[in-house]
Amino acid sequence: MRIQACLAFVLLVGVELDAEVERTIRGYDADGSGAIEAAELDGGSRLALGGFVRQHAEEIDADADRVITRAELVAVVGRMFARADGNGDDRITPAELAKLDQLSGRPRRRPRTDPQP
Ligand SMILES: [Ca+2]
Ligand SMILES: [Ca+2]
Repeated sequence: MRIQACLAFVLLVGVELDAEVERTIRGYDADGSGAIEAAELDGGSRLALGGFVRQHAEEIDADADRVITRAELVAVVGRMFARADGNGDDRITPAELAKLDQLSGRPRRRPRTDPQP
């Protein structure tokens, strides 16, 4: 799971989730529809959440219409945040991130960069 890596970037850098979601959508949204259609996932986005969106597109697309809306992305990111924020203080500490890594069943250190297809 690469969720933690994305979270770490978003939260430790102090970027607001909403703003990051907005930028991520804009990074993919070639036709300016305000949502990420399936075909647009082939476009590049180097933002923190960009790779996450592509990898988890099916999970994020809650209504399975092959369009990822801002609301769908915000919902997923918000859930990730809530799960990571162990004590509910709206901040994710490195310690909480580490705990999340353990919960995901992969207590090992970050592996080498994943091979890209
Ligand atoms: Ca679009
Ligand atoms: Ca959808």
